[in-house]
Amino acid sequence: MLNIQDIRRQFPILSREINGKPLIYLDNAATSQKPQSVIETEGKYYHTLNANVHRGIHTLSQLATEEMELARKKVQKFINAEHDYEVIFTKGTTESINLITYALSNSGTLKEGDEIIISYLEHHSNIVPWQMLCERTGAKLKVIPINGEGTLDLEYLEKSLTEKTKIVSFNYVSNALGIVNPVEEMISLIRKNSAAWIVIDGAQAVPHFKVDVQKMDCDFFVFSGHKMYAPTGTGVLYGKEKILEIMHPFHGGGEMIETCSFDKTTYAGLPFKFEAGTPNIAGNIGLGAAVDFMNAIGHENLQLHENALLEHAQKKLLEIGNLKIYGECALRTGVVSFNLENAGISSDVGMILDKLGIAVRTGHHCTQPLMNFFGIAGTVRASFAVYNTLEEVDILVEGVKKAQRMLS
Ligand code: C6P
Repeated sequence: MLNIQDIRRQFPILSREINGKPLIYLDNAATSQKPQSVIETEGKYYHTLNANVHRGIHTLSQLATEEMELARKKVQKFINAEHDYEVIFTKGTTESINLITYALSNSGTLKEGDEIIISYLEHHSNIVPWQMLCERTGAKLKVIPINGEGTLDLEYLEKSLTEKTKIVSFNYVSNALGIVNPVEEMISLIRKNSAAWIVIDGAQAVPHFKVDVQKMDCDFFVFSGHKMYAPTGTGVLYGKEKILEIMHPFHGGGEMIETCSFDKTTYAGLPFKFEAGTPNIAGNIGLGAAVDFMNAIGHENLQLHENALLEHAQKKLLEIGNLKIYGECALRTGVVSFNLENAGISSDVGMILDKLGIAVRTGHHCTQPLMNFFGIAGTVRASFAVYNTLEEVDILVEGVKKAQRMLS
């Protein structure tokens, strides 16, 4: 059993007040709070280690390099990648997906008429870069529809897969609804029916449950550090070695070359080919500390606690009445997304909750196509992390009742 109060004490920000009330932070899908260990690890780097990596013969540079490469190994184990050089540090999920799309067009991998499949559940980060890639190459975008509950139409996916399908990219967990997609089933369907490369957006998965990229058998897996207790400006692109090897770089510059001359430049090996310029050294080392933090808690403990929060929130919110939860009956994690019927718009509810010290996200959650599917402008989204409590959920529910009284 987790001692949630012990965990809460590790997060300095949780003791602050907002609008004269104790902070209740339920916007973890946007970014999680950071534990003392992560904050101190970043600080320690600046206090004792600050130097550029992979460049210096001097001691500090070597120590900084060792720490950052240790963090890479921690991430490798965290997602069970086969090799540490399959882990590329980026500044987040958005950059990871853009890296893939630009590397693909730089490599000439896609041509006119090729097809890319995404889904209705995607965050804009997993839509717009693919649209831009289609514009650059003449490839065509297909979108897996959803049913009324928000789950994906796998029959459509199966029928859409052809020899023209070059990429299928979808999220593991929807940020707007918290729906967990049947990733392993989808991957085996894709493998049976096409030779497409499979990209998984794991931004909302890694904060909540154990991910194993080898077992999953995806080609790419991307996520952000800042949603899993790590510093902002950190993220990861995992790719299978054999695919990363044939892909051209995204950014050109220092660190990503083997030799450079005006006639010809050759590229460095993995992962450096994709890490041009000085990386976010402190942040990446902090990401390693966040992995340690999550390992110390244990994925099973974390999942049990967060599922209890979600179940409690769903039950109590539905008891209010005249409230719709999106994706209510689907398998979900970490998120409850709802609207009050006939009681203002989501941002009205969010503002009332803020006055009570409760932070939730409102609006379209960067998933406008999904909101359009439901015919709404947005939802109120409460999203959980390991430090949230059942008492906080009860206060949220009282706040929503208050909003309903004020806005009806
Ligand atoms: N979703 C949310 O409030 P970045 O911004 O690059 O770290 O992550 C983008 C992203 C991509 N995919 C999914 C599934 C996501 O949830 C996010 C970020 C936040 O839902 C901020 S919009």
